[in-house]
Amino acid sequence: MTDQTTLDERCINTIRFLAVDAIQKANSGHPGMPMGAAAMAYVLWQQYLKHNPANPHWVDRDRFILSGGHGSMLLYALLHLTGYDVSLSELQSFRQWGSKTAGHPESHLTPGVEVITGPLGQGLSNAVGMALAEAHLAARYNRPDHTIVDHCTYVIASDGDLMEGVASEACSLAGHLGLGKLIVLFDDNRISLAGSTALTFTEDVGKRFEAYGWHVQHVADGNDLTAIDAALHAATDETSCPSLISVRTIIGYGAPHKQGTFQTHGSPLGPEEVRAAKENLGWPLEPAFFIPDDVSAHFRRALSAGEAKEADWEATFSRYAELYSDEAGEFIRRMSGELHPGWDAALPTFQLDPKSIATRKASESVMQALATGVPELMGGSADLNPSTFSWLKGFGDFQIPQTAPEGVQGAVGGEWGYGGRNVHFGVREHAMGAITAGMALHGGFIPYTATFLIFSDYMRPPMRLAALAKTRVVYIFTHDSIGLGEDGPTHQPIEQLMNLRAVPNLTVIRPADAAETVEAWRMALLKTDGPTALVFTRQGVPVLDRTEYAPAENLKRGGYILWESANVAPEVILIGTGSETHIALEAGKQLAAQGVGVRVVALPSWELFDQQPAQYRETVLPPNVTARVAVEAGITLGWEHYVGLEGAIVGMRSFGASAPAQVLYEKFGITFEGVVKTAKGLIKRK
Ligand SMILES: Cc1ncc(C[n+]2csc(CCOP(=O)(O)OP(=O)(O)O)c2C)c(N)n1
Repeated sequence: MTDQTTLDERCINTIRFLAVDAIQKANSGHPGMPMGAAAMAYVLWQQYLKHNPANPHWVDRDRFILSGGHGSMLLYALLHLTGYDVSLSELQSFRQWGSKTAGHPESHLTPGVEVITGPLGQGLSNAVGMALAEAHLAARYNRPDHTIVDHCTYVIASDGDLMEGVASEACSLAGHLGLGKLIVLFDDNRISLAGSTALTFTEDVGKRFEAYGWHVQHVADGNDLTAIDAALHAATDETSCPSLISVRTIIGYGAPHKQGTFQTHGSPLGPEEVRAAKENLGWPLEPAFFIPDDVSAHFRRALSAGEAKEADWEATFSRYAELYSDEAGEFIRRMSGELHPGWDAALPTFQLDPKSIATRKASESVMQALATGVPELMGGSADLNPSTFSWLKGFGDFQIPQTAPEGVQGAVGGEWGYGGRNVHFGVREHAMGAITAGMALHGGFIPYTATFLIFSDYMRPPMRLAALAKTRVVYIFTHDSIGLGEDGPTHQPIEQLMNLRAVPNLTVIRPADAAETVEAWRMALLKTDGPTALVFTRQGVPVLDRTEYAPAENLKRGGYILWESANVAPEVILIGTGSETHIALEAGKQLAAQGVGVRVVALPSWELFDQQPAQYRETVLPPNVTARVAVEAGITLGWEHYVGLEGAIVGMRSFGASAPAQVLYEKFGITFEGVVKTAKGLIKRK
């Protein structure tokens, strides 16, 4: 054994036993994967990963994602060893309150963690978004003689990651898009949580990825550093398509009685097996968390190497900025997450219009108006552009650079290549959610998605993670109620609005009309610390006469007094959202004509309203007015939050049905007559 081999082995064993010791101390965690995958992670981090641990935000760093987030100690060990701001005492506080070493990696918590992982399949799918982001920025900003965007996205993925449907969706799209700087190491240990993959997962993964259009390699022994190096080398050389390197490993490698079994997957080894493993691999039994000096020095070279690489990049960027100052300025601004001053100058205003306008159509106009001033706005739909109206017309299709194949339909005009800003996600809602989160976390983008509100169920996991990670993504959901009509109950969202409102830090906005749609978009772009769901109608809704009603800018407060009867204190408050706002308004007018004191409140966003000071909320909804009727064409559950136990809710209590929208509203009793009757009933009861 050469000295270098010995040092490599000691480095790899350091990773293994930092994980083992931290998990043992916490008495909780997953040692198997860090022990089995330590060697491939070491080669990747030591020889390939371009990063500067002193500046985890350097924009041209390679991205590394540990998709099987349960193996978090593998990542935390690497972060500590290479000099990120993750101290040894953080490793010793693994999984404890207030530590940076949460059970599963959290990007908003720990320097060097790029995305949240743990829910399997998500990290790999986020990585597709990161690779897509890199390809777009490279196309947009690099110049033939000056390359300022040039980095890879590396992933370590587990069996569970590759079993999950979301990863299939995302990897299929990555293959179609030829994302050549995406490199995935598959930790092929053939063990998952509950047993051998022989029970569940026997397909030929390599062939599957070849069929997606990936470059596939196999490494027979996960401890063979030379073979791993050679495969990574070939993968980085192959830039026309993404790469999968399937590395055969042994879960829990080194633990003599437990390696290769699912018992090492998710439980501490136990003191006896820890001791046996250390003896087996020639590791000192004491102290725990042992890091040999030469190992520490070897890993810490990442600091000086990273500093030099970043300095090189800074020099390149300075030369670029001299020649291309506008592009350089825009690039820096985008990466900082700041909007361009005056970004909203082109936003349309919708005057009183005798015609109804569907809010999805109003949104289309808003998006076209934003497209030029907000170049970071990039996204698309899950094969629903002609229904969601979510294209950026003339801003190109994100595709492998080439001439659009003859006869290809669905293109939006403009460039066909990586500079295009319209991403065609295909019928892949789940991956769309995860890919856009990856784009946002890469930096430089305000990504958006679009589909029908009913299919928000298909993208709930990545939306939840985006909210947790404080990531700015805009989710467009159209066809937001039974108002979509004839497609019937399979397509009519009932419980979805409340489902979305239940997610912490996800702002849900359901605008009443075209004017509120403009304001909804404004709020979505201004929110920098989390996602926003914009919920739009399929059917036309009246554009409210804002000379008679309160201005739509009030949407920024989530809820506001839209109108009230003159000179009479309100006896009853009617609350509406989205397409039911004008129903509440019509009911209010009827009641007022009958001498009832009535107030109509537009409540397009619960989250924004609940963030207002109590004084404002009580001005809109005075506590003494307990006769309150909420009207929303969704499930009634939850509206008690605003109407209290003495109020009433006009909404849905069942699935919808297949019929024209008008018929459905009548049959389900969501009409102004219904609201008037309900309101009178409440007043009478008093
Ligand atoms: C979406 C999702 N489902 C279930 C789990 C629970 N879980 C954690 S790890 C795991 C499977 C582990 O198998 P593998 O991915 O091969 O990891 P390894 O055993 O190699 O550590 C499961 C089912 C999860 N984290 N995410």
